[in-house]
Amino acid sequence: MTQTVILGVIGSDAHVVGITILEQALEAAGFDVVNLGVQSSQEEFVEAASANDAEAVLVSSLYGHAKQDCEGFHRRIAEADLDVTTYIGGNLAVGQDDFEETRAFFREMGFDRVFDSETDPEEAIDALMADLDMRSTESEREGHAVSA
Ligand code: B12
Repeated sequence: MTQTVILGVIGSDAHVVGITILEQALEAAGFDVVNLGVQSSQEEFVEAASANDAEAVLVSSLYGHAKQDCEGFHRRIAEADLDVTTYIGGNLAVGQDDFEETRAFFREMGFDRVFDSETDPEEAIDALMADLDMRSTESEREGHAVSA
């Protein structure tokens, strides 16, 4: 079954090149991609995930305001009762401080994986395939448990 991924640049950020490359790489890997484009609000991500029954939401941010733009994002996802894998990537902080601190911050916020701006799209796609496979195996197991 084709898996649907929501992709977009959050907040007032207008950097479009990264998500265009990601969109092409995800499509080449067989995903259905809904690309919200730049300057997308939290609501737009959540509505698109819900409307398209998406498996994953990929947030991009380049201009250094990701922390502010993502505040409350996972609360909205939970309120919409969405079961999605969430990734964020790009230039997530102002300047290039210790990325491990940045990663820890966004993991704490609720993102399943956090990628820096050096990330090769193939690396993120491999991770996504592994995470979504694991999810479907888990839900199959849950399904068996219910029917048993
Ligand atoms: C081109 C560019 C612009 C263009 C954008 C044109 C456009 N429509 O896209 C313009 C001139 C408009 C611009 C404006 C600004 N920019 Co600018 N811009 C750049 C620049 C030079 C290249 C970005 C780019 O296209 N890279 C190429 C793509 C392929 O790489 P990428 O975007 O990094 O994406 C890859 C990865 O990051 C990763 N990735 C990205 N998102 C995600 C998400 C997930 C889930 C995953 C897995 C991976 C992933 O995968 C992508 C593909 O390989 C960068 C510097 C740089 N070298 O990165 C600065 C840069 C991003 N800009 C910067 C800034 C500050 C701005 C402005 C705020 C400047 C200003 N004061 O006005 C404004 C913001 C405007 C706005 N509203 O967004 C800073 C951000 C600083 C920070 N985060 O600390 C940078 C890093 C420059 C710098 N060194 O200071 N910018």
